[in-house]
Amino acid sequence: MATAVVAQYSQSNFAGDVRAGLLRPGQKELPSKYLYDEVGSALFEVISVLPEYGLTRADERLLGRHAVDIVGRLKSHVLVAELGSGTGRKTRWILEALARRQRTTYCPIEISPTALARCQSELGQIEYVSIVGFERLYLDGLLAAASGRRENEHLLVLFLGSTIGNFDRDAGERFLAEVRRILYPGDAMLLGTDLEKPVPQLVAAYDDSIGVTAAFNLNLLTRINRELDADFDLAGFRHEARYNSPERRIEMHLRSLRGQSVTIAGSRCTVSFTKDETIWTESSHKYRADEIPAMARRTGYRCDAQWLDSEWPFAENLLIAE
Ligand code: AVI
Repeated sequence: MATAVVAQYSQSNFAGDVRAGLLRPGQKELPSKYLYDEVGSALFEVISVLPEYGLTRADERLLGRHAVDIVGRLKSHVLVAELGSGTGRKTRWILEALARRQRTTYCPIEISPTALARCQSELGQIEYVSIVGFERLYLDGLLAAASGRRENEHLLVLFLGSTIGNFDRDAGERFLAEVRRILYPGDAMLLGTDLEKPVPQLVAAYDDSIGVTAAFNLNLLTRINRELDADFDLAGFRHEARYNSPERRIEMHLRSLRGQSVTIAGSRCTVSFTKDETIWTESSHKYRADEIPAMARRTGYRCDAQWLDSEWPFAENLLIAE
């Protein structure tokens, strides 16, 4: 019902991160968070409905089928905070189930102002739900949301869509532990994790037949051209999705199709590429269902319940802070 936006996300050091990632010795890299400018966020929305990319549908199916069960396992009086809410479409199920038993405050935490605005208009009409959005990085936003909790109110943190998979495994665990430090015992986290599946299916999910994921990846170069006054020639790079089996992850790369150099005025540098050299832009780690309870224990939670999708292997995991 009521909606508000709190604070402004401060622009991180895009120019510095681009310079560091492209001038580092060895594999060139760009942080995947920069894929999500306005165009990138819109392209990700399209990816989420592609036939090859079953991840978002599996997440939504599980939430739609099990929201009542999930909510039934929570303590009474819950404040909901969502890390990287996107447009919030799949969160509706949880909020509606909660609103049947209590007035609910929902705090979406999102660095994309466009996604945050859409989330507020998508979910702002649910009766007995108030929205307080935070245009901030995850942990800053969570701290701010948690500071608004009332006495006897428990936090439910939503970390859906397997965004955890975009962290390196160690960094993902460190992140869960950092979230745990903000929680009190008995608070909950609902964690979505994409599971391992046959490699051809995974590669197709990240290299779809109509090229939306390719556009999503290449858009990062247009963003650098536009925001950092660079001269990337998009025709000189090709999207590539590859499965790294030892690390159990899909990696997105941009492959240079020829020897070339690119000037990035805003980062005060010129970068040389050899033919076939790549820029690594994203990792998407895949999990086995039984490794989540162990990961939860290592980071200060117990896994209270797990729901699995049979069409597209994916797990929704309810972790309780110990
Ligand atoms: C947001 N994240 C979980 C997506 C994923 O599957 O790793 C991002 C994505 N990249 C390419 N397609 C989707």
